[in-house]
Amino acid sequence: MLLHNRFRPFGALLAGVIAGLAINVAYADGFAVVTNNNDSGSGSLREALEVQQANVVFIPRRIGDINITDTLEYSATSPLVIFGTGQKVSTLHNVTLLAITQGADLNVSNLNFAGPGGFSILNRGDQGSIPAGKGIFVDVRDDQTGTVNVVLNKVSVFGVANHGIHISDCSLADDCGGGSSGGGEGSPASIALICNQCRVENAGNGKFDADGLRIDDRGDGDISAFFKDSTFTHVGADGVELDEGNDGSIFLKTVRTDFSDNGGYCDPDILGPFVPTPDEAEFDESEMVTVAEIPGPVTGSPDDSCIEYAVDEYDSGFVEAYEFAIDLDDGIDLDEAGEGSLWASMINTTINGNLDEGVDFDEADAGDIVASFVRTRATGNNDDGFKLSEEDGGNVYGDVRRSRAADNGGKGFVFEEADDGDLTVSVRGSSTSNNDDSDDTGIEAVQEDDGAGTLRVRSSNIADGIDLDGVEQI
Ligand SMILES: [Ca+2]
Ligand SMILES: [Ca+2]
Ligand SMILES: [Ca+2]
Ligand SMILES: [Ca+2]
Repeated sequence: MLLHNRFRPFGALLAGVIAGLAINVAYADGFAVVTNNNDSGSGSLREALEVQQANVVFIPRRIGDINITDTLEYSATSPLVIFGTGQKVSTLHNVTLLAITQGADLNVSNLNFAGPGGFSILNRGDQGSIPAGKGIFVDVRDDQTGTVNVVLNKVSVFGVANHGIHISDCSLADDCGGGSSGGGEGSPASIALICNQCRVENAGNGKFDADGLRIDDRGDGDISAFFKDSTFTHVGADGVELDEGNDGSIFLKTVRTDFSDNGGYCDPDILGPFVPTPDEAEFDESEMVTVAEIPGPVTGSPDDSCIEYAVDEYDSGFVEAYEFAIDLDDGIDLDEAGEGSLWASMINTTINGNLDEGVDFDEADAGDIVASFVRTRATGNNDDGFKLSEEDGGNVYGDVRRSRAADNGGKGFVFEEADDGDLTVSVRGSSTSNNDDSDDTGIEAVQEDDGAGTLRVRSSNIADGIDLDGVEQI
């Protein structure tokens, strides 16, 4: 009941987003019909967006696929609605297909976007004179307020080197970074996305850390994202990554959506030979090992960004340990930092075969993780199936119903709560098996520092066992 009540604000928030969009459409003041599939000139999609700056653009069914040589740019600030009828907007060039450069609300339906494809760590898209191309890019203004609304209905993105879909409220643009290490500043605006029947496939394979869909929010404001009947597959980095820094929360809901086979840009088969042997080592202080005596950061590989390198030193300055690791990515990755919480509800969702974790939620600073998984399964991911990690003030509330985690290289479900705050997890009608080495690897629940931890498991088959630390099973 506690969890049920906590989810109520989320429904109200989504209703507000939808109501706001309806108002925006009603106030549109320019209408254009695309009359040919030329790249530019009278009657083209480009003229409607760039010259006429129409608010509502209709592409009739008789118009064929549209090949472009450069980005379609919409630089007005008033909301843009594009009604396609199944066309493909494609390019043979490594450019962004559609850019909303001044933070306008965007509503696109029945339209597909295709880059040149063929990207990999051996055929990178970030080596040219212009940045690697994205599918759809919405750049929020530095002084923007209110909510930036993006609605995508029956929209697909294929074959771009960089993010498939990117909504950026971050002054550092593509260098914004992720998670607690993310930098940059942002506007007071919030970002709200609705993705219905979206399909993002084979995006982000031409650049390090390029996701199927990425939202960066800095400054005040929330990220709200709703995915329904959508798929994010074969993406170079995360299928979906939501990065919220500073004040504000993340609200995620997924229904009948698939996040699978993502995260393989940093191909271990290709990079492995560049990693020194041994790839990790520990030393006693009395060995007096200096940094000059151990392997340094990797250079000369197809993309050195892929190879993480860490050195720990004793107070004396001698090396305690070093480690190299190849950076692989997740099915869906949420990072919330600064004030605010991470709310997530995943229903009938699949997260399979990703190269790192399946679901990876990290919450730092003040605020909670409140997560519900219903009829959702994570199988065959290289690391944990579901990993939720909360630190600083705040609690973890987990609700797992009729869900499954199996055959993952890491644990099945991991709930970690550190610093002030409690951990409260309920698992019902769910199962885990064959995760990691099957030695208490089905569910791991950890409550550290001040607070209490409780795990309730009912009508479930946790075949590979439960590992508790600071948590009581009730
Ligand atoms: Ca913001
Ligand atoms: Ca925040
Ligand atoms: Ca917290
Ligand atoms: Ca605690």
